[in-house]
Amino acid sequence: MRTSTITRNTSETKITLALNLDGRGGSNIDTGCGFLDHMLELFARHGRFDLDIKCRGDMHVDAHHTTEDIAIVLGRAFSEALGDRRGIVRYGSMVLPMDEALVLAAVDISGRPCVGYGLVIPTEKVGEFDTALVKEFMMAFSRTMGASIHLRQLAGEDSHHIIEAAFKALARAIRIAVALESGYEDEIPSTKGTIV
Ligand SMILES: [Mn+2]
Repeated sequence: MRTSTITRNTSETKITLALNLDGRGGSNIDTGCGFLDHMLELFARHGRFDLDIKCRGDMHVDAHHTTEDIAIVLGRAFSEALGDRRGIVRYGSMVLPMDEALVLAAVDISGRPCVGYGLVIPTEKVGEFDTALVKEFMMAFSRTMGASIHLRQLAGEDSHHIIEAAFKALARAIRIAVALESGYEDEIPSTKGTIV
């Protein structure tokens, strides 16, 4: 089973997260931040992951620690669930429309963190959520997952649509990358013979 359950407690956030890579897209998300709940729920749905997250963070400050720390734990959960990366496709990409927004996500589960961030979100806030936190999320997630994540905004005017397209595109790209490649289940997909 490609699953992981992680608990991480700091003075800023207390997080419990359970991930199943081979799920059905079901989720139970309670981060304390409504917009983040919305993004993580659709990330699970469109990635066909099962994802449960419970976070109690210092939302009286803002959503910064909650967003960053959830990304840290989510990336770690992917890394653990993937183990030595044996048999996976490794690469995935998706160009995903959401109304007028069009976002490309490309992922390489390389063992190395890297973010190419090309979203230009026109407003500072979506509801109470600070849109600069999308980049913070991607950087933390890339770091603990050990993956290159590239996002390019090909079109878009509405901040909510742009961010939602990015999370959906990322989910679909990761779904492709973590899939087991038929006929290569015993191979670590690197000429180095190791990824982790
Ligand atoms: Mn929405």
